[in-house]
This record gives sequence, C-alpha cells and structure tokens, in this order.
Amino acid sequence: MEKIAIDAVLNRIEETTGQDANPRIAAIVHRMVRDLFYMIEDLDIQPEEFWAGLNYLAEAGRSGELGLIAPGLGFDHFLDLRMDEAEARAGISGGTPRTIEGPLYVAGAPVAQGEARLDDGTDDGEVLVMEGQVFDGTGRPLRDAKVEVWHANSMGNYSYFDPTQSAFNLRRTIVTDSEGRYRLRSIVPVGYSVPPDGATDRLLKKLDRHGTRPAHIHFFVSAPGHRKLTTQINIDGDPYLWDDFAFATREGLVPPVTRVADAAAMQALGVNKPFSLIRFNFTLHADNAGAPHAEVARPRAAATA
Ligand code: MBD
Ligand code: FE
Repeated sequence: MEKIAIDAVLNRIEETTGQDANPRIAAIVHRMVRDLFYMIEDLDIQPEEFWAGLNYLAEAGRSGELGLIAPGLGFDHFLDLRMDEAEARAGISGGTPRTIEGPLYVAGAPVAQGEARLDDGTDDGEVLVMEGQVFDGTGRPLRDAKVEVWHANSMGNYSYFDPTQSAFNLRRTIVTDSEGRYRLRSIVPVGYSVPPDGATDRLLKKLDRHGTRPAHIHFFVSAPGHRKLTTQINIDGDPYLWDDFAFATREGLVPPVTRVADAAAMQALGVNKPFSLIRFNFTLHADNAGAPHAEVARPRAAATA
C-alpha cells in the first residue's frame, strides 16, 4: 500500500480515541499499531503469519513464558543500558554494575543477620562460600544493608518455580553487620535453560539460538538513602559465560573463584571436600532525585515458608 493510504487508515483508527483516554497509554498504543502496520507492509506479512504470531503470543502468555521471551530478545538488557545512560546524565558513575533481574525472584525469603546458609542440604553440588562488604559511593561500609540473594540449584532450577525444591531453597535476605559485611554458604549453581519445547525454546530454535544462561547468582542490594542495586555475578569458567541467551553478563560481574582445599578451612566449614570461595563487594549510589527510580515496580511472585 502507499504510505498515504496507510497513514489515512492509521489516522482514522487514532481519531476514535476519546477525550478521557490515558494519554501515555494512547501514545504507546498508537505508536505500536503504527510500527506494526508498517512492519506488515514492509515485510509483506501474510494473514496466516499474522494469526500464527498472535496465537504464539497468546500461548506464551498462557504458559507464563513472556518473562523469558523478553530477556531472550534482549529487552531486559536494553532497559539496563537505558538506565545506565539516565544515571550518567544525572551525574552517577562507577559503583557495581547493574544487570537484569530476570523473572525468577520470589519475595518473602527468610531474613538472616550477617550470614546465612542458602541450601537445604539436599543438593550435593560443590559447596560455595561467598562473602564481602556493601559500601556507599564514598567507600564507607553500609551496615544493615539488605542483600537479597537467589540462584539456581545444580540442575539449573529455581525453588518455587521448581516445586521439587523446599520453600525458599537458595533464597535469602542477609542483613549486613556493623562493618557492612555479608557472608553466605550455598552450593555452586548451574546455568538455567528455558523449558524444553516451551514457547521460548520454540522461538529460539527458529532463530537457531540456544536458551541457556551461564551459571549466575542474583542480588538486590539496598540500604536507606541509597539506590537499590539489581545485579548478578557469574561463575567464572562457565562455557556460556559470554554467550548468555539473556545478554546479562557484564564486565565487573565475574569475580575470581578460589578453590579452597586447606584442611583447616574445610574443617571449619564442616565439609570433607574442597569448596569454592568468591569474594565480592557491592557499592551503592546515594539517592538521586535526577535519575529514574532504581526500585522498579513489576509483578513478582511472593511466597511464605
Ligand atoms: C534466569 O535464571 C534468569 O536469570 C533470566 C534472566 C532468565 C531466565 C532464567
Ligand atoms: Fe537467574
């Protein structure tokens, strides 16, 4: 069709918008419809293709996989890059890099002071100790900071979404001590893969892509007067480290992993095999009225133990 004819039908549709429309929603819907009309025209999308696409999205919604398709297509990472840019414009720089939250956080995890064991003892993956401090932008330790941590088990699965795991397995909130320190004992996670033959997997296969993330550990780090940090660390050496289907690996988030085989250290932990040790500090930025909210509201699962 000619552009003048496409714009004429778009205008007719947009003109139906009423006085009391939500202007933001109207602007977004009009832009989305316009872009999709032009996509249909430019790619000569056939009716069968349009209905197949609509049905695909409906099915992805029914199976709860839209939250996986979004990171798989790079949306979550793009939003991070935009937030980085907005912070830079507000004069914020340095600190621990952010990276995507992902769809698998569950609110309500048990709270521990200073240190916590995250695993319930049923996973015989390698023992992991991770410790460090939370600092403010001037290098002062932040006491009573909240370190919310969640990660997958040695099968790459997350408790709650994997009903075979105990409630809040591999999920905790750790409150830092007077020196801003946190310490956790857990098991080394394995990278998550999207559900086989699900909506995400089928889409990625059409693109000749995989649906695997490198092994990683998620964090929300927060303290009064500071911007909430959403980030992850990666387990170094994972074959997918720089080939994440969700594009979330970033420089500065791949700490060295030390293999500890020292008898006294193993005995102190009550383990009889070598374990992995990661030291990682978090640096938060002070609240800043010139930058968008760092605490991003979105629907999240919540559970009780
Ligand atoms: C995950 O564990 C994850 O962190 C993301 C971003 C997407 C899917 C699974
Ligand atoms: Fe994850």
